[in-house]
Amino acid sequence: MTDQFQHTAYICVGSNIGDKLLNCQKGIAGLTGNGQCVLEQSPFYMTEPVDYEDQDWFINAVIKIGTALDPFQLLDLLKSVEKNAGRCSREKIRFGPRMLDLDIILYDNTVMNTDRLTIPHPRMHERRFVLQPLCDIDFSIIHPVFRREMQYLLNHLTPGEQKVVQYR
Ligand code: A4P
Ligand code: MG
Repeated sequence: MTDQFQHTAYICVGSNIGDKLLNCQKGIAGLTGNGQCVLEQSPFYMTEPVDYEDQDWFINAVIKIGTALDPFQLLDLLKSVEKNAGRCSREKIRFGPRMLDLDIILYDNTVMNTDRLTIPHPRMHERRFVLQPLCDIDFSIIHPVFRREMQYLLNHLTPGEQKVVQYR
């Protein structure tokens, strides 16, 4: 990585409306340039919805980016990419259906909890749709709060719950 991108962040990409794969690909493309580069990308997975179950399955992936943006600037960029990909204010249900969702999973070893931003993502450690693709990129990352490897967190999810199927 060049000095231009001083920070490393992991972003979870998800969609469960319309052309889900295309929405995710647009989201990833939208994160190239503007102060960052995509360093690695997991496979795409079809994933069973969690937290709000009465909705279609998602397509999810995780990407690793190098970025010059601070966490709040990165969040602003994610919001604008979501908006450009067609996410709208009608998507009102918390945890509900969406064209494109971009969440910051990890940002360096940062631990922060503010009204606008919590890092690591507060539910990442209990979600197979995050941990599986994250482990595909690097299973040895240590969760900066729980001090456990991502592979350990993935192995300790309840077997058989939260189905994920590799898509491509
Ligand atoms: N926010 C705080 N921390 C973060 C962070 N680390 N990354 C704030 C991104 N945003 C963060 O998010 C609401 C607000 O959270 C943001 O404005 C930001 O200030 P949102 O994306 O607008 O709304 P949301 O996604 O409905 O809420 P939330 O809490 O982000 O939901 P989640 O946790 O993203 O869950 N099942 C499967 N299989 N796959 C999925 O991708 N996604 C969800 C959404 C539920 N079930 C799913 C999936
Ligand atoms: Mg979100």
